[in-house]
Amino acid sequence: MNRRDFLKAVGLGAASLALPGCAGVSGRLAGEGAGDKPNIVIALCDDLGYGDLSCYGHPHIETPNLDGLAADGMKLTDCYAAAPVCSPARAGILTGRTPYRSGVYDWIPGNNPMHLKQEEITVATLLKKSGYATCHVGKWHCNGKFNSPEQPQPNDHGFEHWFSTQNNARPTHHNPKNFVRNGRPVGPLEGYSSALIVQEAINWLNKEWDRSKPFCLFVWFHAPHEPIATGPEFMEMYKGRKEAIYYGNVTQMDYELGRLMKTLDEMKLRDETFVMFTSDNGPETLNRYRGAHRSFGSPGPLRGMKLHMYEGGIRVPGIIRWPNRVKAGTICREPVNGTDILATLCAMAGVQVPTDRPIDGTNILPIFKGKKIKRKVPLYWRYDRALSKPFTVAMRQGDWKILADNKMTRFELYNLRDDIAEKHNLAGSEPKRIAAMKKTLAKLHTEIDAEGPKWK
Ligand SMILES: [Ca+2]
Repeated sequence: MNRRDFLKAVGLGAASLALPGCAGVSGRLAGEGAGDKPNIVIALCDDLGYGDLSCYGHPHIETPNLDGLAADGMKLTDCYAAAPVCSPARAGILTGRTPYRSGVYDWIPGNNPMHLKQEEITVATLLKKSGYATCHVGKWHCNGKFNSPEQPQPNDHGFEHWFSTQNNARPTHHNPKNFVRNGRPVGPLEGYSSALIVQEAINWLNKEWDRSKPFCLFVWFHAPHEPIATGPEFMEMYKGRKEAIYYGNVTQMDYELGRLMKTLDEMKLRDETFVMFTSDNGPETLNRYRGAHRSFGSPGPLRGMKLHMYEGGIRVPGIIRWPNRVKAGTICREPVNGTDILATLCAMAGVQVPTDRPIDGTNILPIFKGKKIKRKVPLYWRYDRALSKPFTVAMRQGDWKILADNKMTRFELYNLRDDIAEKHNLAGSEPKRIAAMKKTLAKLHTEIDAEGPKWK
């Protein structure tokens, strides 16, 4: 697929470029009245690239359920993860804070001291306090000492019911043995992790959810992260292609998400449920993993992949369905970050965001009325081990993105609206703009750097 076809596929074609903000939005804004708390599903993929879904232009991967979700709701063309790597991106979703503030700097190996500290306030904790039933299924990856009293677990961060793993499902994503349900190891399981976590979510909704409460359900898939394991029926769809295991894995995740959406329909919950689907970072950089060739994720037209500060590392699919609030088929070009989820869910639930600490994310409800998001804090990313070195820091304001090194001595500047592939560095030709952005970035960078805790 060429760039033009891709942009058309993701809704960035010439016709939509002429439209301000978000095209085709409804006039009603929910979450402003008491007793109007929607149910919430936040589905997160692991290492799913910007170009990996059919509705984002992938030429081969079939994702009919996500295509349908986008057709029934809103597709974000400029959706970001809070970091180009797993754990920080997840910490960003849970806290609404750029992950460097909470000290979740990198992906967390098992037994590592790094973790999302108890004093961090998560969106699950806030929603639970406001009367939500809360559930997490799938990959957690916000601590090193999983299911240990030494560090907070999903229940300590607001999830009443959890069926989770520290990082990947092990030994593989087929027949895993490392799931823990509410503090108790589950032991050997049969099946693929996407199916297992969705089934747990369905069981929770059917059997355990107290229907007098709204629910908040986080479905954090392991797919399509390594070690990729795909059911034969999904492999068969791509028979003859070397990428069959990866393409099939994305389709399998899509199928399972579809099963969850069907359950919402059967329970007559579709209209009162806000669903958001996104990814924790860009596609795997290495397609060699322990001698195998299993990762074939696509950043679409973007530069870089996972672990990069260029768009391929951080820009991800973002799909929202919220019937009667978000008009079907809406395409939105407003930049949205994973750190916006906390403020957005709080606004929907009528909950105050924490005021005793910096919250970087912003409530995105205005985009459902076709308005722009007014940010107090610009979109900011930092990853010290970025493969795009020397560029380990990035900031976006409007259409403009600045990249920098940690010492704020080297810079690149791109206009993402004109140059989605970040091919044309305009640092030398936009002196006024880059001077202003450098100043804003340096101030923000220093402030965030000072807040980040040190680990032993
Ligand atoms: Ca990841």
